[in-house]
Amino acid sequence: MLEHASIIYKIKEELGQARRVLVVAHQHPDGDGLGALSALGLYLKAQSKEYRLFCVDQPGEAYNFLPLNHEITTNPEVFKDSFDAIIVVDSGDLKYAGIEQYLNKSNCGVLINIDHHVSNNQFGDVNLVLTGASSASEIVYQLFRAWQFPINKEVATALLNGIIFDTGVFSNSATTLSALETASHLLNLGARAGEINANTLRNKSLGMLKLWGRAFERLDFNQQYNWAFTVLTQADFAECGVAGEAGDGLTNFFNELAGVKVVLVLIELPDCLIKGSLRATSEDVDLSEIAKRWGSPKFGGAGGGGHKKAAGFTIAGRLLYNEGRWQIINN
Ligand SMILES: [Mn+2]
Repeated sequence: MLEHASIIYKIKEELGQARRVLVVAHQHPDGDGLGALSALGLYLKAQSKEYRLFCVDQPGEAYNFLPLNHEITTNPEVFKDSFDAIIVVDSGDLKYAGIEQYLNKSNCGVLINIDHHVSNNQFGDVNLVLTGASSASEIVYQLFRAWQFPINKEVATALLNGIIFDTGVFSNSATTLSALETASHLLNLGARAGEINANTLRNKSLGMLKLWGRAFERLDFNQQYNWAFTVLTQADFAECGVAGEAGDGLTNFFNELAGVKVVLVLIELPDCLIKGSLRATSEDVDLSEIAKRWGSPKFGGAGGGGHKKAAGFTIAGRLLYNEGRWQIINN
């Protein structure tokens, strides 16, 4: 614990000395990455720092309500500026963060890695990787408490958003006592849970549910491995008239399937890539290892990792239905 305490102090010291700070959330940003980024932005603003917020992909509209979300830039030109510190949140590595190619020694200052993924490769100059934390947002909460930074309603809402997202609304294995206690304190501080739920949960469009319908229809079961799986293609997204993020949340929903060890959802991305999402309820699998292996170049992969019970990977290829079954075609 002492070690964590000194890292927490070190981060405060680095940010205290910095004049210009960049905060980065990972590609295809989710509720946790964006919540943590938003809260850190509010902290830097309160310290009168010059700060920029970056994500290589545009956040989904559902997150427009998060404080400072409108300030996030997707333009890598921001890396032409120099920063005294760069904070990367919720990212196991710099590739997943989407900024590997933009960093160089002259522009990035001290690199601060705040994350909770077991697959984190400690890429920072300062690494605060707490794999027992429900979310990166919970870690940011711990920072603010240790730094005695007053958590107002805005900060509390951003942080609670991250915890609600990563715990699957307090239902998955990340729902620890600490996650619940943190959430309870954030509610006490005025976090707007109703606003979070209205924007990020009760926000599904007709097209999105039609898309999910296709995934339900194709749900299949491998008896040998006790795995359930389904697929969505680019054509599905086009025909339902929805963007890529409409598939978000689907894998978590399938994790409610009883009597199945692992759920796999394969979703075609543009540019001949396939994203795989894995979920497990049983204790005797380590999906982060599986995702790392399938996402490795040896298997034609383009990255993978995550947690023991929730992980993901990217591979090259397309999905094709042929002779009664779905196949991954590489060409
Ligand atoms: Mn997270």
